[in-house]
Amino acid sequence: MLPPRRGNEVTIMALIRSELEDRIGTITFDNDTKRNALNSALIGEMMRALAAFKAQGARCVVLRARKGAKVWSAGHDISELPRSGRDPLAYNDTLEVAIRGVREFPAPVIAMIEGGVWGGAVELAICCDIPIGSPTATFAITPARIGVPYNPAGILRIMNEIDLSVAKEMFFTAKPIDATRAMAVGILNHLVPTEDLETFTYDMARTITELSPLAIEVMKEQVRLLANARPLSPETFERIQGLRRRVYDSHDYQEGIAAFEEKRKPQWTGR
Ligand code: YXS
Repeated sequence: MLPPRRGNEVTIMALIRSELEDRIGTITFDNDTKRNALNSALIGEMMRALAAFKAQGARCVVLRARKGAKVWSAGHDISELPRSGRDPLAYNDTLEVAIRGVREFPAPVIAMIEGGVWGGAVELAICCDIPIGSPTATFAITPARIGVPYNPAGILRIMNEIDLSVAKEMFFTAKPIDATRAMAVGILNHLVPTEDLETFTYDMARTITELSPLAIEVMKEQVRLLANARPLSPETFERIQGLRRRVYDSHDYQEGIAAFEEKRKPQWTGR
């Protein structure tokens, strides 16, 4: 089956395109100039689209970039990272808002992935309920590239989704892994030839829309609540926050951002 016809509910925003057809919502990142970096403007549009889909009773959402994209998303917008003295991935950070938006949406969200997925966009993609990729999909977890202290919720979510030793390798090397390896380690549910990606994705979306929306909504929320159910003492949480503060208050944190913006290699000092 083909992807939904151009629906009568197409909304073109500045940085995304949203469309609802056959009870399937589609959000297309459309800011290739900045490689679909997850900035506050793009996430704001994405959250508005999700709210509209929820009000209109969408039974499945597809999150994608434009067909043939070389970069699905370059991750958090580095220019929006706080310079120093503030937690760069706090609860209300735009990346966190986007991830909660996907995890709390009352219907399955399928990530349809072509191209590179970088930094926090990897967490966004694997927090979608069903990640489906083409052979062009790659995944790189890059806090170490920028000098960012990834947040405990994000680390726990990634630990829940992929093998711990693989997660550590991705955090410690910041190197992209290809679609085949992403399939092997559990980042992707399906690896589909590029020419079949849309049809495969929307076939699955249609299957979901024909099942009980209430049963699916409640199962999705149960999985989210149970996956989060890991006791963490307040002392452990505070120790983690103290460790992270050491990083985002450091010279290296500022150096990582400056180096990216000046298009040069960072000079790490370990302080
Ligand atoms: O120089 P102009 O103005 O044309 O802008 C360039 C890039 O600066 C911009 N851009 C970004 N701007 C803000 N935040 C970003 N993450 C970002 N990525 C790219 O987009 C314009 C085109 O980029 P360019 O010329 O590099 O494109 P390319 O096709 O040669 O390379 C595409 C990428 C994605 C390989 C390259 O742009 C890249 O390496 N981007 C950074 C990927 C990354 O490290 N993302 C992590 C962001 S930080 C994050 O997600 C978390 C906080 S964490 O670090 O904890 O994971």
